[in-house]
Amino acid sequence: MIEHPVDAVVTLLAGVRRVAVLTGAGISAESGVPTFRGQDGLWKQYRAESLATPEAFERDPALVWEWYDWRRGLIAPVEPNAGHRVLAGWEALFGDFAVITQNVDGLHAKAGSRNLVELHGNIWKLRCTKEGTVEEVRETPLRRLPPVCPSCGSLRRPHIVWFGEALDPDVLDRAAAISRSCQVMFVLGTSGIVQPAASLPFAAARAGAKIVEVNIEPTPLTPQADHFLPGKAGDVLSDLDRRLRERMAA
Ligand code: BV8
Repeated sequence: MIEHPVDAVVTLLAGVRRVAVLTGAGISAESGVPTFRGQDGLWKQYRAESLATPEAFERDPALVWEWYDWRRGLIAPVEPNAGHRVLAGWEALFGDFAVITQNVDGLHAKAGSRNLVELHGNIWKLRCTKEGTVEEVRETPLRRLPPVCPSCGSLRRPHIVWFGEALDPDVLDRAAAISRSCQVMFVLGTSGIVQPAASLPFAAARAGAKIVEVNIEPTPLTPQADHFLPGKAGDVLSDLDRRLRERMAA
């Protein structure tokens, strides 16, 4: 009898303890947060390619801040969805479980994930351009645009990695170490275009991990994946979680 594709992943998971997950905008789509490159993609409608860059901020900090304030307004009312919640629950299920996310929306943390690496920063944090101090955003929309540092008066910027900017080396090292040591890596809701995040699953596979991709459509990673589960992340993860817990209880 041919095993159901999801049951094949359950069988894989039943025998491992180190599991990692790389997520992209697709896991927040079911919460109502627009993805970047889909048909209603954020990048298409709001000149994002020209706004999420240090040059844009240098040229017009107020415009860039308005765009991030607008995005925070979109994200503020949304809740984590079933996909985020399943991943938060897997921290107790596996001996060594970590989420590496490209998303800046903060929804994994809001769902309860603690062992979490935010590769590209967090839209709910701002950073002094002079002192580098990072603070949580207290209100949306911000009263003053662009915000200035209360201690030195310098401009504050979103604590987010823009295109053309290097990721925080400690953050990237942690994500790479997790990728190299996991036995299974899930890749959920990402188009696999943005580097260096998109290289992490390949690093995991080279180190011997099995790759399980969940997406509503194939991506450049799909040919390399050991398992491809088509569908919405929330639906697929909920089904997988149910079958896994049944298998563990049996
Ligand atoms: C850097 C914050 C170097 C901003 C973001 C090779 C090596 C190194 C760099 C490069 C390289 N090639 C190109 C580069 C440059 C660039 C890059 O990757 N460009 C791409 C566009 C080709 N990379 C960089 O600039 C990085 N910096 O490498 O610097 C350096 C080194 C030293 C010194 C100086 C410089 C920085 C990249 C970080 C950019 N910042 N975000 C902000 O948000 O405002 S990236 C941005 O894209 C988001 O974080 C987003 O998460 C990320 C990736 O997109 P996805 O998450 O995949 O979203 P997308 O919409 O594309 O796809 C959604 C997927 O979900 C789809 O597949 C869809 O089918 C699926 N889906 C939809 N609904 C569902 C679903 N799946 C499941 N369920 C659903 N319901």
